[in-house]
Amino acid sequence: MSITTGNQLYFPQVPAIVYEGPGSDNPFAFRWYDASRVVAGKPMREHLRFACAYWHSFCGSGADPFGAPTHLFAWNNKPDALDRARDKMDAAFEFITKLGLPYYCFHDVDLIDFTDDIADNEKRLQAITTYALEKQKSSGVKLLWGTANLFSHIRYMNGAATNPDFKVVAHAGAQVKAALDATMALGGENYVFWGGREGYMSLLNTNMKREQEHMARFLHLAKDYARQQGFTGNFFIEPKPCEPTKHQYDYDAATVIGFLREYDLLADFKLNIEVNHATLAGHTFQHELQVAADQGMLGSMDANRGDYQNGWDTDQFPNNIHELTEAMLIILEAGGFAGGGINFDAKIRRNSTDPEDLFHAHIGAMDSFARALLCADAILQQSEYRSLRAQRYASFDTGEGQQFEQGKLSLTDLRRLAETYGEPPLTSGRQEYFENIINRFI
Ligand code: XUL
Ligand code: CO
Repeated sequence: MSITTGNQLYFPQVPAIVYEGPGSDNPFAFRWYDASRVVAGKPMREHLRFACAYWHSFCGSGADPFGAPTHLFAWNNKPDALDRARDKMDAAFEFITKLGLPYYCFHDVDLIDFTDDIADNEKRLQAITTYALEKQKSSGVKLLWGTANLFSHIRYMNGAATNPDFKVVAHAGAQVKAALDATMALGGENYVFWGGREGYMSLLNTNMKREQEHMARFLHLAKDYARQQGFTGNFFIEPKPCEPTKHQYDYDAATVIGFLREYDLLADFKLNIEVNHATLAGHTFQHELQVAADQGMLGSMDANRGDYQNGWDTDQFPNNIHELTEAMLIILEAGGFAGGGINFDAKIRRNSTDPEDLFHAHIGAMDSFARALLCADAILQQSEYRSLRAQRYASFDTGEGQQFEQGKLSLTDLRRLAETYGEPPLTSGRQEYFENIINRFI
């Protein structure tokens, strides 16, 4: 991958990041992420398929509800929107290529500032898309997914596809059409829907059934349009239970899968599971991955982490090897992502104000995933993890247990068998032993 930039370098002090191994003390090197190292039959880069999230890394200002922006970066200085967008893209591609990230992801409004004029927005998006295509071609970086931001503009305060006002739904449609066009023009491999305000603040003023039917209709229209244009990629839904609304319809993986099944969308859609969204839903990240994997719906991942003491979506960079190892076990056993990858939907802290901080954040996160991949592979290859779990269910592999699974027994049969078995012996779940297996390989 060659490093491509415009004339100006935005991170001149940072070299290209290369693998130096666990012994290195170079802060601008990988200790674990060795892109071409083969693990479980394929190179790390193909397992992990890392992506840079344009919004956090290049649009995030560090502002919070209590204070003004702190991330005052040089790519935001020019008065003209297209000039600014090109500078931002130069900075982004310098960053992405220096890290060796194979992919990036964006919302429409991350690429270039929008106005309230639909035709002008389409023109703006086309102009920056042309520039992005050049950058992609010269660098080899690809688009993992595109999406439309249907939650920031004031018109979406009551939702986008689920807005009670059809005029707003139409605007959402215009925006998704343009975002799909941009994604397809850039060879985007997937397209994401995160239902930012698709939910309610109060049930008192909400016709939930009607709103959900509108959402399903909207997803069908978007999918049909893209398919007619020849898009063969996946559509992903990204579950999140709340924030910004009190309740979001795409609450968690199980809820979304039920919704997709009810509205006949299962064939085209898969899930994009985000760590901090899982924890907001009261689940572990692993739970959400497993629910998706069990249904063949594990499309992609938005990687970050929450804060154990705070309830909100802090979107910190991932660094917990134990949790990531458990996640990688599920991903490896599922055979990897269906079309997606690992998108760093995470932001550096408000008071991380050095340009280098963005590199440290990504280097640490990429190394954490690489290490977790190695641990998970070793656990699957070398430990009794899989066989111990399988043994817990051995009573269903033969005899009456097997007949039960095959639907050959009635409730009366169960009663008869229970009497012949007598009281079953207690069988330990051995949870602590399982937990020790994980730590043994870290
Ligand atoms: C918000 C979130 C979004 C989606 C894309 O919590 O995760 O950035 O990933 O709209
Ligand atoms: Co996300």
